[in-house]
Amino acid sequence: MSQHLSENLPVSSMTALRASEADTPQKAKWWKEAVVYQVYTRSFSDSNGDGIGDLPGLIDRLDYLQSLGVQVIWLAPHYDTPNVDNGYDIRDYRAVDPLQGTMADFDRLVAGLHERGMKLIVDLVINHTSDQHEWFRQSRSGPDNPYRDFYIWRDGRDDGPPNNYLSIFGGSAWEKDEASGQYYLHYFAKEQPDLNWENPKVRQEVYNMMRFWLDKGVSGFRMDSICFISKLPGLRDLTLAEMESLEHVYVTGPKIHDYLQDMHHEVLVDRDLLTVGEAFGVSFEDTPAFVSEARNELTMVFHFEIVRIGRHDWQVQDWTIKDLKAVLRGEETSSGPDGWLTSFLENHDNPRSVSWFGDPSPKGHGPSAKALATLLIMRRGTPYIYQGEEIGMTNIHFDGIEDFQDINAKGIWNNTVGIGKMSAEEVLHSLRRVTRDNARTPMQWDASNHAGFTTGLPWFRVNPNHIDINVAQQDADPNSILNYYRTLIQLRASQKTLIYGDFEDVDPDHPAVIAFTRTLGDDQFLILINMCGETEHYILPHGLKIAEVLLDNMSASVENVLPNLKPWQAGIYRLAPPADI
Ligand code: ISL
Ligand code: CA
Repeated sequence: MSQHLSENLPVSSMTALRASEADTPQKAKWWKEAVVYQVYTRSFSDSNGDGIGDLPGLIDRLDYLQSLGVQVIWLAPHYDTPNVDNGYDIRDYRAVDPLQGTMADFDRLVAGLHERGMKLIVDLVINHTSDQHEWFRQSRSGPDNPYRDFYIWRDGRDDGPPNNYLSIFGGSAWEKDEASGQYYLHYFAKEQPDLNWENPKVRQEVYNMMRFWLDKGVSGFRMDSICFISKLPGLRDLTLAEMESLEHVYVTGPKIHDYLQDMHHEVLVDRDLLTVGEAFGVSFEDTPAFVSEARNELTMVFHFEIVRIGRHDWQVQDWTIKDLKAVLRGEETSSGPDGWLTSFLENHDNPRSVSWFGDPSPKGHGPSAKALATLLIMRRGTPYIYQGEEIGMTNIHFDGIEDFQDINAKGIWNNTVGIGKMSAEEVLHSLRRVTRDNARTPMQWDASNHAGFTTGLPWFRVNPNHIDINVAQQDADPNSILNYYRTLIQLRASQKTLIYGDFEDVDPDHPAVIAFTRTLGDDQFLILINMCGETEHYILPHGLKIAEVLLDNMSASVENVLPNLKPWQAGIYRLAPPADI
């Protein structure tokens, strides 16, 4: 990890970046000032007792989301789907999944958000469709069908697939179609065939579909797996090293920027949208090309270096706070001089942050969840809160493989334990910690049966700790994690410096404390986060001195924030001007 970073992070380039930003102040944009809340609809709120979250259930919770202070909702795929990958396999891009509701519900959702001064961005899954999509059904029907070329078909080689590409979910990335004898490419499950972006008709269909949702009032898109849409010419075999990190290869298609610029020109231009690309596999160095405002591609991207710290693919490994700080600094550079960043610690594909970076035990839970919230909201970049993160929802316990729902976890199991390559215990040890299922347990609204998520039987287990960790209880407690989030979000909204200010890690070498400043002109804040469960004797570097406490999760006063930082203590402080030091 550190080796990878040092390549991306020459000290000189950091200095250069800061200087150039000072020369060209960041342009104000609504999507830089907003805090986004990610809704994984299926697990959010069920209105009709079928055990599956839905759009009317979400509409019922809009007052709650407004009370949190978030301005934008990112909605998980709401499209018609056979649900092989919980909606990331789309059967019809212009219809709403009947399990989630109707088009009228979607329209009510947009209206309900707009009434509250809020906006909606939708998930855009255009690297692949479902194998049940009409285009694929046509495509599969034979080599002469006009839709054949909507997907990527190749002849096999030596009685096997066309090359050795692997699926991100495990196994070959090629599936043989018995009727024609040809294979189609799927970077994810075999029920998720990859679209052929070389085909201009595919691009036009996608653009028309995007305009359809924009006309319905959506304010942007979260673009799923977007950096995978350009395939490598010739589809050569992968080396063994490449097989270990597929995402780094699959993002190197030579036409990715052509496609994104074309999409921008055709659909996005002049609409002032939030466009966030999932950049799984894109290095920090290569990111400015995607997010530079001058280039007209995306407004920001998600990197996975932070949420994936402490794991190699799905296997857990040791990590340190210093590693984390190095990644934070590296990611900082990824905006380039005129791009923007995201900040997130959770999403629907990763474990709960309080279980991964914090301490989910009763003693550490509240303080560590607040410490992480401080990092999430106070970094430079648009913060994304994942549902339940604002109450410190935790991972859930898994006994055996039968407890998992995640198609990814099942794939990993089949490719390891299933073929006798690893022991069940060894694989479970990692899977329990990293499975995407951890993020997908139903939202914990209250202490009642099924956590107030549904009146029926929930599609997936409710975490038994909903008795102690839930919205109702935290809403009523002024010192709760939830209310700390509310304060953090208000604070960010009230201080331009906390939105547009430069970021500087002022203590890269400290092994436990994250200390960074946010600076805009003469205005400067210090953010301190004790990332461990021990009291840290801490002296600020460079003679810096705290002059005012804006927020502190231990309610410390100016006199007693330092020198002893309590376990998981965190806060935002104004620094004394240099003359007073
Ligand atoms: O979990 C991951 C990153 O932490 C990746 O393996 C993930 O699969 C990758 O980022 C792509 O994810 C997206 O596309 C998938 C879908 O299953 C995920 O839920 C989605 O976020 C296929 O559409
Ligand atoms: Ca339902």
